[in-house]
Amino acid sequence: MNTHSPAAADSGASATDVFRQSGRSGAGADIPLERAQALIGDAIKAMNDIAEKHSMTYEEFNILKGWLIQVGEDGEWPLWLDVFLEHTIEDIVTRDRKGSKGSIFGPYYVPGSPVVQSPATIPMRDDEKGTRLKFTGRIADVDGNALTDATIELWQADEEGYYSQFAPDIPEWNLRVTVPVDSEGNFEINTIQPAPYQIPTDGSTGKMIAAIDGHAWRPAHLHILVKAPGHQDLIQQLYFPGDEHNDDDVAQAVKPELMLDPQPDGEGGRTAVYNYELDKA
Ligand code: MBD
Ligand code: FE
Repeated sequence: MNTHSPAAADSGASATDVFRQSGRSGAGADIPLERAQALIGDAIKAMNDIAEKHSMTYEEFNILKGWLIQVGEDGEWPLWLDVFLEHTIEDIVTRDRKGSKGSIFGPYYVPGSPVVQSPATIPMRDDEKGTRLKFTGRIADVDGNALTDATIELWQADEEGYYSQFAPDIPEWNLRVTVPVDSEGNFEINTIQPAPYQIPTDGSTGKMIAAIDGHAWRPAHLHILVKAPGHQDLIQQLYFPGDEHNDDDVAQAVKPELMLDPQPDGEGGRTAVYNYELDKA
């Protein structure tokens, strides 16, 4: 096995562990009866309607069963659900926000990244490949008042499209950082331009995408989590104009408000600005 290729089973197992430890799971038993009947009941009905509509055969039923068993064995449920369903949930829960737009969390967040004061350089290898990117901005409330207790977390793929802790041979906190804003609500994070990300093609999620002749690519993106006391957490991703997958993201998580437009800094790197406004909690 090529140890530099994040096999589905490796990245999936890590994503499943991280999700279990996040405290976000385990709520299933607490869905109130009426909501459970609506959501689970309709999901079961939708599956049966699809089978009926397309006269699904036993052969197809068994292939589906095999795929879904494999999604679980490879630990790919976090990936599968975040790619195919999370964008709709995110749209629903952020509908009434006045402040900055968010996007999906995805399976590769890890809490507790190193805290570095602004102007910060993200933890990276001495020979980290990629165009340097200076990312700056300000964090405010929806009335423009600086939120001086805010922190911004950033996590991203490297130049080859791999995330630390989900691919082998990358330092634990590589390209993951937590930055408190300064006394005026400003931050500066020095990082590298991320690469487009291809979800593992050797796992069951990849097989299902291949079966519909789809592609497994997400456009290059930065993942962001902004927190400030008394305000709603902002889970976000930022994208780059001109990426060939901005219009056909497999995870359908791109929005026009989420474009960063880095400019050359005259020294071979690039600079980009994004200012945040957070809604009250
Ligand atoms: C990613 O990097 C990602 O951001 C999402 C949402 C799904 C799979 C991989
Ligand atoms: Fe990602």
